[in-house]
Amino acid sequence: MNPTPAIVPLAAVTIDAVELVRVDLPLVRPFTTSFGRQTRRETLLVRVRTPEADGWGEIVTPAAPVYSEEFTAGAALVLRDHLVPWLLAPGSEVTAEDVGTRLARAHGHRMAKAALEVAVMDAQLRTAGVALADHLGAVVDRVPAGVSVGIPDGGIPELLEQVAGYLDEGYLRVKAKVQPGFDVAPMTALREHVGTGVALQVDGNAGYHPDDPAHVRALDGLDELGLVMIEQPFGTDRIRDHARHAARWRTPVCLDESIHDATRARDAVESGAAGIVNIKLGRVGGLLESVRIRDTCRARGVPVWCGGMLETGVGRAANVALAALDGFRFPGDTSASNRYWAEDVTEPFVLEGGYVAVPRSPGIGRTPRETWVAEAAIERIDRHR
Ligand code: OSB
Ligand code: MG
Repeated sequence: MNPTPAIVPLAAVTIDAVELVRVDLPLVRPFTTSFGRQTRRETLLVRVRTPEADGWGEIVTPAAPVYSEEFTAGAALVLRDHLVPWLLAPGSEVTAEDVGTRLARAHGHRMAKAALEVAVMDAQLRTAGVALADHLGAVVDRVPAGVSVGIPDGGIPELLEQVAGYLDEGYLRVKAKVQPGFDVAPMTALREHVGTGVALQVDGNAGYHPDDPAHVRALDGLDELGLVMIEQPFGTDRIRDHARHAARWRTPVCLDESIHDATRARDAVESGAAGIVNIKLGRVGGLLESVRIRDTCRARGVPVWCGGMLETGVGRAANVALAALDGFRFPGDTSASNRYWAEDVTEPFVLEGGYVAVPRSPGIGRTPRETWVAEAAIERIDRHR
């Protein structure tokens, strides 16, 4: 394994304007988790305009504040009225590192901040002619792809059918969403259907209550199924509850919603709440914090992997570069574009033998098609206003 090179500083860019580009895309199939059923993605891309190059980032918020406090309309508002003016005010020459420092006085809003950071880094990288993966120190050219399977409208038969289809396509592991009332029976059926050779894991999306004996019994039942991990069974702030139950289970607990930053990752790992950490660059405020979480976990022998938020090609490009770093150990939620969209907004990501290729062209390596951008509603925040 190559040692990870330090991130080499890139030249600052001068931002002329920041644009918010509206995304409203139907999913190829509904996606249901313990926090609700989604049939489309309603989100925003951020375009940072500089004289040399435009940079792109994706705001990974859902339309409603159901995964965390963040939601798309709130992100648009905080960017327009607060974050973008703060980024542009003290002088328009910025680096990706400056995004974090200039926006630090805003509490939360990590998904909004992350999109700006990625867009600025993308503009810097395109100007320098360097690929994001190379800049971050990627150690592989392709990343193993998992697939995240929602709770199907059609119950167990549809679950088995969907999973069989994804395995035929070549996905290397299956993450099934569970919730109280849809857990031990469907996962037992799924395990019997796919056999013990398939890497299977579950994600509770914070839907279980540690003080409800029926919920704990169900999780104890899942612990018998030889799963690779159980992701975020309890609420976001329930670090101690995760630690208490993780100590009893043989299946590692992976935290997603709970991990906001590297400090929280350290506390979760050191308390035994997380044996594995899911890194989503939106949830943690950007790529730079994602790398710090990787560092924190790697130093403590804890593997990480790259989660997803049903991204378009823009967000997926950054995810796939991140997933190519040392320390990322499991197939991620880095599925191919066609698992989500009939037509992606960028050149699609495709599955090749269970892997997705890491983009190697300058910047994030994907750009939304001009024909698509022209039709998408745009709000522009100029430097001089
Ligand atoms: O918990 O990992 C999650 C999607 C939206 C919100 C939360 C989650 C998810 C997924 C989808 O599981 C992963 C993907 O992008 O394929
Ligand atoms: Mg999750």
